[in-house]
Amino acid sequence: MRKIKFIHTADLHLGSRLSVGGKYSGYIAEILDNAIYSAFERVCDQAISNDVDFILISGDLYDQDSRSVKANQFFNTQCERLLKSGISVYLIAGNHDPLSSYRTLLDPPENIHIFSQEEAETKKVYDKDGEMIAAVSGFSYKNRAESRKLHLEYEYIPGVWNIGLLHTQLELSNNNYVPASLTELMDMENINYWALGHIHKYSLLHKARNRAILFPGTPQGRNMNEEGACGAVLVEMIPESEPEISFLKLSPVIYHRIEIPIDSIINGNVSDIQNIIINISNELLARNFNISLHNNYPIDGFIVDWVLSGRGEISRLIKKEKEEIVSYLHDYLQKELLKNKPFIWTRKIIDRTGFPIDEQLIQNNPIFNNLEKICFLLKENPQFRKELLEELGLIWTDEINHEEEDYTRFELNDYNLQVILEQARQVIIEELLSRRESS
Ligand SMILES: [Mn+2]
Repeated sequence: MRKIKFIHTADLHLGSRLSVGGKYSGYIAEILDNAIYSAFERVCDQAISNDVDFILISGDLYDQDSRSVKANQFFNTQCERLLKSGISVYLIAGNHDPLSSYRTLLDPPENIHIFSQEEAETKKVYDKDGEMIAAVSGFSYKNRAESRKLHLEYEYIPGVWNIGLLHTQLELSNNNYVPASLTELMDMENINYWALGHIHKYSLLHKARNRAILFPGTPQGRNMNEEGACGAVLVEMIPESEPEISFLKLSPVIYHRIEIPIDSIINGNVSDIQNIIINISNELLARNFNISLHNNYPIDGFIVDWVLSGRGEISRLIKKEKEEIVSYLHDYLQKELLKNKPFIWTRKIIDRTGFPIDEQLIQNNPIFNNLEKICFLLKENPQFRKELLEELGLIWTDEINHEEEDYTRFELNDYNLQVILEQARQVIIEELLSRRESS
């Protein structure tokens, strides 16, 4: 077995668009419309400059509803570049580009290897000298949902690295996205590297001698749930050692949720909020949002949700004239912050401010104390938390979540849970206090 080097990516969703919550034009449009493509181009650049043996794509290369000639042609062009450098591409179809609806608009170059939708397949990988270096196994989604556990049938070829491609939610009970679990994958000891896809966030799940299991995430985030710099992984499998895994940050556009504390504003007005946001964004730009991309790739832009938070009298003003204030601030920030390089696109301004509260009053009041205790337990006690999550489950976005209008629903992650609890606490306290005052 010799050392091998490859790039693992997934969930490119070529042909889809970034969620930006507004109309754009000019050079901003060029960047936003091309970000998903640029990210994949960078993946290929990295494959070539690192002289990898091959590239793995673990599903959702295309976005079903928007698969287009442009996306297809772009992918082929990139693969032709890889072909010239002798790099092959191993690819499975996921829930967004299942094979049953796969229309090959254009013939793929010869270095693209797509796995079957009918059964688990194992493909032998040879290097430039004709030596067999790896066996890559995989299967493609037939339809949008895939309940078959064909990965259990992946073949093992001794003497080479064995790699398994799998597009999965990694939940045993999830019959839509290949029921599987980490333990199950770990127990299949013949598979050295599990190249997972479907979860859009980079996550290294297991690393040991001759083994690794990971999600590389999407190379370009498309909404606020995919915050921060995204990319792909460069992997080196070294005999009898732990694999070397580098996460390459590549995304030209980065989503960011930024809190704007209003607590310091005393007797102030909207101009004070404006100033705080401008100051914070200047600081952030000076530090390039604390993110540096791999190989000094440029960050072209940030898509930002500004979250007004904290307590103060100004909260009353915001709540009274909310729509107008938000719309005024939005226009102002678009005018001021789009001139920067990288630009800052204001996607949303979210009000989570509260009225000032006499903390003493809360501390001495049994009802408030109870409320604090419940919030604390929900946040910190895993059992409580699990029960709450089960109770809430999946929530329809139109009813509750105002943040991701473009999603049909969202799942409760840590961040959302935190926000809901804080908001609930706020509402209850304000309600109780106002009744107290009026009675
Ligand atoms: Mn998927």
